[in-house]
Amino acid sequence: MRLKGITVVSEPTYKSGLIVLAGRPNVGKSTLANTLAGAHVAAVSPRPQTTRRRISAVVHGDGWQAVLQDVPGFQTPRDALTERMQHTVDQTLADCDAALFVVNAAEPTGKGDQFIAQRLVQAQLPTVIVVNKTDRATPAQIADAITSAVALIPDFVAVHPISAMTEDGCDALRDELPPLLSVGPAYFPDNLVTDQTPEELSAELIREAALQRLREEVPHALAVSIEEMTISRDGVRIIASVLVEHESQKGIVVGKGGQMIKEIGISARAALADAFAMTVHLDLTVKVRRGWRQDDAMLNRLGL
Ligand SMILES: Nc1nc2c(ncn2[C@@H]2O[C@H](COP(=O)(O)OP(=O)(O)OP(=O)(O)O)[C@@H](O)[C@H]2O)c(=O)[nH]1
Ligand SMILES: [Mg+2]
Repeated sequence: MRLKGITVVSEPTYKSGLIVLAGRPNVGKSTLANTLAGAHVAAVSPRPQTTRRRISAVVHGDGWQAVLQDVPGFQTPRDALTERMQHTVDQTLADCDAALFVVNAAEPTGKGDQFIAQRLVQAQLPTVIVVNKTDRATPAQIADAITSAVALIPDFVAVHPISAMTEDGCDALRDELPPLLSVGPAYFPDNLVTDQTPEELSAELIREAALQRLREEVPHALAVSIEEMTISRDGVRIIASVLVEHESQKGIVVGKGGQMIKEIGISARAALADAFAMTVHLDLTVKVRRGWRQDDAMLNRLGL
């Protein structure tokens, strides 16, 4: 089973497939997943290594379904957490039918991109090259990025310069997806755009709100644990812990007079209200969990 907890509906001519979003950290894979799925299902932030888990973002078409697999950026593991993240990437590559190789339009490809491209070629995955962030690049930079990226994937299917943020070029990229699919089941019903549970999605959106406001080592040391979540007619009630590794980090996340955690809460609540289309009551507490990134039991609990 390549996807967890999925109902399979068979139709004779229906097309489907798993497409991995592969690229260095911070190139905009999660932004692209959200844009193509038309929903906010993956956390996006200016900090590298925002994505820690594999997330399905489903693109529904007429008679087809592309299940995008948003994964962490390729990296050299440094601890148990990043080891698990890299394992997730490897596992996903083995599971997928095709790839979108995402690079940054503002710079020629480098060593990291080369390494990823090699893996995609080795895995013999039909690959569409996506040159992202064109809104931040000059035409000459975009041309350089395209030239260096196509040199890495000899049998590339197509190249698409896009901006996942402004959505420029994304319709044409979406049209590239059906030819990457083959006859297969609809893994997800029409109204479902992700495989995440409400708890997982909530943790993702709360962490995103925190990462967008924090810098230096704090984003890497931060995790979100949902302690309690109830969904009723009156709305969604979430009790969550923001975990960090040191007292000093706790001080930063709480902020002067609690200002920072208050801002994180306001922003997270708005994103959650949007995602669930309901009123959200959110209760956030910052806790110190020393060495959680090295703690297998804790990583299991966090679903990492
Ligand atoms: N200007 C511009 N910024 C973008 C675009 N796409 C993504 N970004 C920004 O780039 C940063 C990283 O985006 P993510 O989508 O989190 O990148 P990622 O590749 O998923 O990163 P990791 O999960 O860390 O591997 C965020 O600040 C995004 O807002 C784009 O098309 N244009
Ligand atoms: Mg990401």
